[in-house]
Amino acid sequence: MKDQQAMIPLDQYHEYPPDTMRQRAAGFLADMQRRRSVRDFSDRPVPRDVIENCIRAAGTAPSGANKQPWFFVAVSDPAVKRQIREAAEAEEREFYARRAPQDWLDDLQHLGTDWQKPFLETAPTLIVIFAQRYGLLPDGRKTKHYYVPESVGITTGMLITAVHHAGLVSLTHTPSPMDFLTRILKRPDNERPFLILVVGYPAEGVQVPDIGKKPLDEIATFI
Ligand code: IYR
Repeated sequence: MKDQQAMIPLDQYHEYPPDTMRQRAAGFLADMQRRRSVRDFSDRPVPRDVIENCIRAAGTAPSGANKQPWFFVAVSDPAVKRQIREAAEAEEREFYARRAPQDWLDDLQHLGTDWQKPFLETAPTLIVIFAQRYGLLPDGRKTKHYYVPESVGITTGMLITAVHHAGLVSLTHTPSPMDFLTRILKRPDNERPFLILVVGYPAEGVQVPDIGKKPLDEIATFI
């Protein structure tokens, strides 16, 4: 059995007076309400250090037994983006033409999506998030990971929030199946692709679907 970890004081915690807390919560809400998924990206490059800090912020996420079962591949190389686009579009062609049941296609109608994914090449950065089904020690031994989908979902949400907070836009993209990402990005066998986060500036004059979010009483109850 392992010894318990040494404990340190929580000196980075900061309590705000209730009114400050209200202001911060309301201000954060207003900022989050401005986040939209965008499908048309400008090709303007984004600073690498901004992407690095967004990934660092995502890496602060809680995870099962603090195993941090995630890995991020930030792709800006045009040749690699092209490979990803070509492979993703091959899957999406099948999806839209054959694989998707009609009710799924009906549910996507209002988003106006189709098999074409030009943003995978236009956007300056694709952050591909991998879930580590198990860990690998430097000597090659396997270690167990816990609550992997939950942990990777949380880090992804924090990455989306960090990207928005930095002043960039993103699109969650999940071609299915996406094992081609393992091959193209040469990831090890303990990792499975989880999601592509397309990141950049919005294209000029971009339009987004006229859709909204559910009100509080439809997403929460207080007991
Ligand atoms: N992966 C496809 C289809 C798609 C599925 C869902 I659920 C969406 O919210 C959006 C798209 C695509 O990217 O077009």
